[in-house]
Amino acid sequence: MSEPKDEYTPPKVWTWEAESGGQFANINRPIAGPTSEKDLPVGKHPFQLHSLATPNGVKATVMLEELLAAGHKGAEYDAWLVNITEGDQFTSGFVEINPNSKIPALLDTTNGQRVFESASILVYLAEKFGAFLPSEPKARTETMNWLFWQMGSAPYLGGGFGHFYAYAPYKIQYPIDRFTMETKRQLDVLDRELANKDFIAGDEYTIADIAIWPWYGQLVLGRLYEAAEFLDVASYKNVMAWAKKIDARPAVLRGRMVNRPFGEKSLQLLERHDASDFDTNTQDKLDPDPS
Ligand SMILES: N[C@@H](CCC(=O)N[C@@H](CS)C(=O)NCC(=O)O)C(=O)O
Repeated sequence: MSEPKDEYTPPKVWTWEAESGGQFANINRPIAGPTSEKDLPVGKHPFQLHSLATPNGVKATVMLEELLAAGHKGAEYDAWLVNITEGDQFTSGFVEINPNSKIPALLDTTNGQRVFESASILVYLAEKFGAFLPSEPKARTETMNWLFWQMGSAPYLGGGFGHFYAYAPYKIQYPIDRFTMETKRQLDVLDRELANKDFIAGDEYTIADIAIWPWYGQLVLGRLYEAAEFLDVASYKNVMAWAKKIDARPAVLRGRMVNRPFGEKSLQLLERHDASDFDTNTQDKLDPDPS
């Protein structure tokens, strides 16, 4: 860990002179666009997902696995691993399906539609299959309320709290206090809402739960930033009960495993091309060496 710098006086015009430090510094750039020419692979299924099992990536794989579990055979997909620390998101092929160079990105080969932004992927699939998004206007709007809440809120948790608490090159109290306050406020929002509801938008499990769980559910389950004790997550009892309920869904476990090159080997399915891959192609089976 490097030493904190003295107070910073910004120059008149910021220039990109050096890596800013911290985890992921090597992939941060102030410009968009591809850095290399490379086409994306294409598999046999209608959907081609290019992703990684971060919370944003897990939203897409949980949705696809939930659709398949609900009997929507048309949701079959190939999931290709995008190694963001190696810069795979900056290849020409990836930029073609997501000009923003971030996972998850989806290609619907039945009509050539590209879909990027995790919430857009959830809405696209929900509408295509008529699932996990109520059609009754009030319930649909409430689902959208919480879906958009997630998209607006999670950057404070990930880019704010997670970055300064876990990834920054040194700890600075000001941003940690600021984003801890906001993260705890958000957990309290969820906790109050979940006091009298089974799921965040009402009685039904929806794309709002599928969007919120990978971030806030996994946070209270102690899987993000090693911050469970620091944030006193056990005090958000309703969030905890909701998180455990969703965690117990088999499709959620499968969704967590896809495109996951880290953690326990039995939970790592680097690429998914067939439902049977969960039984045969996890890393504990492909690479049993414990080292
Ligand atoms: N708002 C986007 C955020 C996606 C995002 O931030 N993806 C991260 C991983 S969680 C990423 O691909 N980072 C690579 C990079 O920043 O170069 C979404 O919800 O899809």
